[in-house]
Amino acid sequence: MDSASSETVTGPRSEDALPSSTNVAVKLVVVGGFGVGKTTLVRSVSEIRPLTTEETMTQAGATVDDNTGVERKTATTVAMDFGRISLNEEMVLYLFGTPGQERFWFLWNGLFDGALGAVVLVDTRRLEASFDVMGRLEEASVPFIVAVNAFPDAPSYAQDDLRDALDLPPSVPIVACDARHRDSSRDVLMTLMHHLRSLATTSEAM
Ligand SMILES: Nc1nc2c(ncn2[C@@H]2O[C@H](COP(=O)(O)OP(=O)(O)OP(=O)(O)O)[C@@H](O)[C@H]2O)c(=O)[nH]1
Ligand SMILES: [Mg+2]
Repeated sequence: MDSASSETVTGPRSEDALPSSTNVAVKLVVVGGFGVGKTTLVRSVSEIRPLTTEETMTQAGATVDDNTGVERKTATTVAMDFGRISLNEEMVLYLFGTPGQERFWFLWNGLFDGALGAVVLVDTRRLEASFDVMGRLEEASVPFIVAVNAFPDAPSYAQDDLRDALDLPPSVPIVACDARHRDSSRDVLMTLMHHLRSLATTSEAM
């Protein structure tokens, strides 16, 4: 083989290595309607360079996809986003972001397998885009929290009104976030982890 033209094969980057003390891995999914900020959240919070499968949106897609409210969006996830965050020395979270566009939803069932919980990202300009995803999580028995991603021109809701509009039981936490900011995205994941812990504690007590 011509060594000059062969590609250099490298192993994982050392900064991507997990500490040897890590002994719990948790799979979480980030779901929500088209353009609510799923890829942005996975990107902002991931400590490794996230895997994203974004493709440029073309004029051809305009007849297929409903981009009402996100007309300025130029790229969309076609398969999934993947990121990782260590919560402490023992626990690592693996994050899987789903595609938001309906025509890629056939991929979802596999993405939910083994997921301990989910973040449903919501844009209050398009609440109806979240109904279907919440139904799917309920069907798959994946517990979730709702994170309202703050877009500048989005209407703000009192928490009770939003709960009513989304038809959510009081047990499902609702938090506000800005998916572009690491700390805010991390807080969302911490809320989900606390929720999962309290569900586990409740079921142990029964
Ligand atoms: N103002 C504001 N803009 C945001 C926020 N989160 C995401 N955006 C912007 O919204 C657009 C859509 O974000 P994406 O992360 O691609 O959304 P997505 O849910 O992954 O989209 P699909 O994969 O196509 O469903 C991008 O241009 C982001 O920069 C936010 O919290 N605030
Ligand atoms: Mg995306």
